[in-house]
Amino acid sequence: MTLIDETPIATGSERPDVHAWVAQVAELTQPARVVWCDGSGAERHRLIAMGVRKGTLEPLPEPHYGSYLVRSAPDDVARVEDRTVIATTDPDDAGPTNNWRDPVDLEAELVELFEGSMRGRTMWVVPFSMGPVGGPISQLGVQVTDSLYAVLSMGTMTRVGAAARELVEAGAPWVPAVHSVGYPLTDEFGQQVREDVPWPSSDTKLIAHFPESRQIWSYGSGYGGNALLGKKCFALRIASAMGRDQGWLAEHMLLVRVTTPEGKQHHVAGAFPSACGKTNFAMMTPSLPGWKIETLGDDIVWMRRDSEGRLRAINPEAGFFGVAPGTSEATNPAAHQMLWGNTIFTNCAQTADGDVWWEGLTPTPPQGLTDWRGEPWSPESGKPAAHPNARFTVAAEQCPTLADSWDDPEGVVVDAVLFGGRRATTVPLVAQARDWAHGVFLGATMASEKTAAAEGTVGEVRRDPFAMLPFTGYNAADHWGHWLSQGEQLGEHAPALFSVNWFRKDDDGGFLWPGFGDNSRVLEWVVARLEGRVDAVDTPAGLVPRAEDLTTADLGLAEGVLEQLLTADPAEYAREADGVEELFAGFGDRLPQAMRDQLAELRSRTAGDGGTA
Ligand code: GTP
Ligand code: SPV
Ligand code: MN
Repeated sequence: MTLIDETPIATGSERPDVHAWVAQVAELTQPARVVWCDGSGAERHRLIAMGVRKGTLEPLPEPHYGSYLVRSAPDDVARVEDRTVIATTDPDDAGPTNNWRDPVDLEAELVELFEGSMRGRTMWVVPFSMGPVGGPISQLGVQVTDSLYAVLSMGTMTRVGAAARELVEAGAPWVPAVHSVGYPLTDEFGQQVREDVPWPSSDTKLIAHFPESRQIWSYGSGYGGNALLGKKCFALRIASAMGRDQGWLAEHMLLVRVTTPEGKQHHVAGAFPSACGKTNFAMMTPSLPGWKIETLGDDIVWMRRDSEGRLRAINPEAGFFGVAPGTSEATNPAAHQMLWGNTIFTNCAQTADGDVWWEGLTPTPPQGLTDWRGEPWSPESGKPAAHPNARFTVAAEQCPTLADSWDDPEGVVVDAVLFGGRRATTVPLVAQARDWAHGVFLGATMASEKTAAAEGTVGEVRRDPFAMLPFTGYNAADHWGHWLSQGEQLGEHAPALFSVNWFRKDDDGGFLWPGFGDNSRVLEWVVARLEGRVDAVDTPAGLVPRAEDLTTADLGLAEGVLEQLLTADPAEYAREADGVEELFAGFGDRLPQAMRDQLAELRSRTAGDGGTA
């Protein structure tokens, strides 16, 4: 199916003039008006006033200056992974872990969905940059959307405005991203058919990606990664495919600068699945005296080799879309401070005096709470007051631990990468990869218990390669191959690779490791390895610390807990190897030989004892 000027708008690879494209999308979606966004403070004030008038935004009382609570529709609370699709000409280019669609069929389906989908609504045009505008690792995009919440959020999460628009108008490459909540207000004759609601959305949802023509079409949801198209859709799914073609990496990672008590600095990236601790790690207040952590990014990292052959990373985002539940003065003082004002809170509970609350904010809930759906709540309600995927949206600039170089367009040199899932058993607190290929294997085979960040069964363990299962815009086995080849090109400049697990549990279901600021104790060991100061124990999981090399004396861990945290049990790893074999089987001959060799190596190690490296 084709549109007005006979150019297929989703599958065509020619990047059209931005004004022609906006006209084409408007022709299809038929909004009442088209408004170009300039990213200014005045525009933000106007949007907020409009949101308050419509009941989308509820102003919070002091002390939350300029902050608002938003309640989504009850069925629009997280990413919809089974409605998220990747269209490639050859199904093998999407691979077995993605929902593949034929590009031509998908375009036809989208044209049907989007036809008239913005009737009676405003279509905002949001030109944005991922990364500092014009930077060597940065990329441009234009999102059109009929969601006020999406416009406001894009203004915080990306660099919106005239600078990005000028580059796009001047012909720089850019990614078109179309978003509609699927809630038209008028019919084709302009007759009003319904009133607008505070959170417009549709029962039909479809989050569609065309990695070959670098386009995004998202329908029916206003929430998070479904709707802020610069984030998961562009900066991970489309960007990962760009990176494969152009020799760089787009990854679901946090990025920090670690300064040791001796004043040495290292940059560490970490791939943890959704709701597995990236934001908390990125803003950590170390419990070890003399250590400093500065925040560069909490969710996405783009990495590229520089002219000296080192791996440089930027955070392409400009804000944080963080999980609210569990965030408190005690667990994450930096995040807690950062939320002083200018924050949009989504699906949090509300106190009797109108402020926000979520599980974990205070040890016990205050009296008279209203839950995230707007219903009265008491502890007897038997369900959480805040939605488990309740979020805050706030500008990076408000983070008290933000590193001065966070928006350096050249990025920072990465010294170490951590891969960490949520595993109650099996995986030790930390293990260093024996070499690059083993590190890629650790990343490829990581698994995690499912969280509330996506629809589905919370708690179920699933393989989540590189924490990218729902975010790799191409065949995951090719992603591992891409990492292997990056490692070859980086050679001696390659960062050291580690696996971590903060979530191991005891028999009563309690966490064995205190986590949060105490994760600095793991960083201390990581840095000691980078600086070549400690030996490690060779196990099926990789190179694990000797108990005496972790600073834990003042933690008051019960007898045997540290040993349990550092155990990589061969029998458990034999079962792990079975899970990996099952994962690998799905990829057929796309699986890199090095990954087969690593699995064989794991098999041989689960039969014997460890040694010392
Ligand atoms: P996304 O934004 O979905 O990508 O999540 P994230 O990876 O940034 O996770 P976040 O830091 O927001 O943490 C998610 C949940 O895990 C929160 O409820 C935290 O309180 C909890 N959490 C984070 N770090 C730790 C830790 O070290 N130990 C334990 N036990 N829980 C943690
Ligand atoms: C995640 O799920 O990893 C998030 C939230 O960061 S969302 O933006 O909705 O994808
Ligand atoms: Mn995330």
